Amino acid sequence: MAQKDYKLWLQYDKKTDAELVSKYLSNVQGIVSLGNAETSKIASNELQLGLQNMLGKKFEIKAKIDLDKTVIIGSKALLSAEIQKEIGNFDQINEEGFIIKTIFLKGKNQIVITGKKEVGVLYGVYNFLRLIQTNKNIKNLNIVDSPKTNIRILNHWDNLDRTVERGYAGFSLWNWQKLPDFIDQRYIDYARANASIGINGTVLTNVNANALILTSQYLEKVEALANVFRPYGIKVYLTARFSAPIEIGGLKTADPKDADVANWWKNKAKEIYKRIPDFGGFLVKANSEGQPGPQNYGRDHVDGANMLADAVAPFGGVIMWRAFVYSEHDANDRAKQAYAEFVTYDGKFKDNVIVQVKNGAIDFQPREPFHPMFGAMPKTPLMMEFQITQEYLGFSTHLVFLPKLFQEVLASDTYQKGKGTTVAKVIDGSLTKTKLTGIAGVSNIGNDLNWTGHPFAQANWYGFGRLAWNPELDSEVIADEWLRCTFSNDENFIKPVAAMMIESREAVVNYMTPLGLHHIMDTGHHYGPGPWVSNLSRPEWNPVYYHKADKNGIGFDRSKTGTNATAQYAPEVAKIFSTLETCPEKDLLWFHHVSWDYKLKNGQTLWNGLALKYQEGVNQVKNMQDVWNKSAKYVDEDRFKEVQMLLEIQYKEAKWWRDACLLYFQQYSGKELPAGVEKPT
Ligand code: GCW
Repeated sequence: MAQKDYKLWLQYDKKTDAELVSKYLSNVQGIVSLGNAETSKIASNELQLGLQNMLGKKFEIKAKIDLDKTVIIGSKALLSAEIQKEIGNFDQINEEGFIIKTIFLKGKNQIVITGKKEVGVLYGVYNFLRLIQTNKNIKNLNIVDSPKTNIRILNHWDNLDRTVERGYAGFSLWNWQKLPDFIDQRYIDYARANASIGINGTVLTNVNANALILTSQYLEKVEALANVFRPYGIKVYLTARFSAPIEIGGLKTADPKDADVANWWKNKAKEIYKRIPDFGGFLVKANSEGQPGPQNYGRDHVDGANMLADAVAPFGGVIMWRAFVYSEHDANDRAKQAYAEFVTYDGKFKDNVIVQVKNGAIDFQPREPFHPMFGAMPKTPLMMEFQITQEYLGFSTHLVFLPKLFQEVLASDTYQKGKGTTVAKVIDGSLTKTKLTGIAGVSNIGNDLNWTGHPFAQANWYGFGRLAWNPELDSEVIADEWLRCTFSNDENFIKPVAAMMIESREAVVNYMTPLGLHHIMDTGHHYGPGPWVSNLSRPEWNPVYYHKADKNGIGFDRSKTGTNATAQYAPEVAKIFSTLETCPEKDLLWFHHVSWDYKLKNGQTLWNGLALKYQEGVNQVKNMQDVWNKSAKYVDEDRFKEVQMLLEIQYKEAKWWRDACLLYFQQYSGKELPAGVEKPT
């Protein structure tokens, strides 16, 4: 049933337009693969599969160039001097980049796909196939492309019992019980899908880590997965539980300054690299939400990260140290804590440490202003952590196109080195000139037949990969590509559905948390509204802490009159966020406590404006339904129906959000709902 779903964006549907097919065939008449490494084989088989399925013609994979119009694939070292000369300067690309070029050779037209390494060739092949998938011209090609970040990685919050923290697409893909000898085809398909969008790393385990993964029984299984992923250019990483030396090492302490502890980690690293020579390194959540860390021993994050960095450094490993920390002992403003704790460490981490920062200062909300740490640690590599799984955005039930959110964050101007210092520039290293750069996405993948629960959630995995490759890519381009590769190239389908995807992000903001509201989801699971919740033991877990609604108004005052969190931004940005007049209305209640009668830019009072936003969110979902209902003829029945049912739930729940929030906030505003807002039933 879910066959089409399973194939993700690699459908390679047969082209029905004969003219188009013959145009492609006039440029492609054969395949030549110069390499015979495993990665080369993957690349040539993919090329063969894609071309055959889309153009209806099977090409043999040859080792020698004897025909006209062949697609020649191979890394630089495999190319003849003559071809190399035609290709030009390989310095235009980095180690993972590729060049696709139409060349004229011995009287023949050929398309060459090359890179410095075989993995670059593989990326080039996927790019070339995407051109055909999306009906682009392949005549006179000259494409030069390289990833802008080094670490493009999925973070799986997968537990060893196969449950997935915040996972809404079934259980974990990793079948630990059957590994290492049983290799599920899914591991291969997973690697292939990731390679097709340039993802080159995967953290297999939850940041709320279990030390058992570091025991030899499990490392044997990890090794088996690493062997599957390697030819696809994907490195395996693990989460390191800071107290592992005690739990599985028999030591009395995990103090990073203790010589036995440091040695234990060094030996552990040695053991891992013996099995997995290209092991990526560790991702660590320490002293955050109850996880053990260096502070348990009176040490700090630098001590902890550097100790681990020393252990993996001899093998080229990295430590991704998370900055997601907040404490109940400082209830003043959770949004300020990571910055307050980490910025003083700037320049103190070892070279192979990269600090992983969530996109916003609270926690993966439908909208958050960018995290003030970006740009504020010029001597430290910072990597982005996005959440692809929709913990706060309707799980896998709601259609929300996240690349729009990701783009908004990446394009935000930190002003840390003057105008134009966008978050993307911090992430790609152009600001800090650090060698280590990266983007992580908390995975939304599970063992559901369609991988991600919602058919459209596949677009979020896809879009994450595309943005990790190029953080300046436009989300509209991503939506367009994904739809063409996944469903259809028909313009009558693409246009409205792409617009629906783009709109879906603002819709969820509107029906959940308009005008800068945040963290008002029901607690624990974070599904559905719960702005009234106030009885949790930690103040900053309660939604009332975030919206602060009272008779006077609503919102969190983070300006000078409040917690002064705005001061953590560069002065230019702080100035904008600090005053009611200059603060963008989309972030208004994030930074200000605003009176119910405050006049918004459109002349509405805050109360009316808020209510109208909730209604707008509902209307937007209705509109999404209308668009989808007109798409039946372009889509297979299974996926059409799945999305239709899910949109129906989303519509119902958008109304639930609107009614629950407005009825609750109305107790404080004491005002009637304005015209245009449907009354709760
Ligand atoms: O978003 C919160 C989640 C936790 C998660 C934590 C984190 C893995 O509610 O489930 O734990 O953040 O990012 O560490």
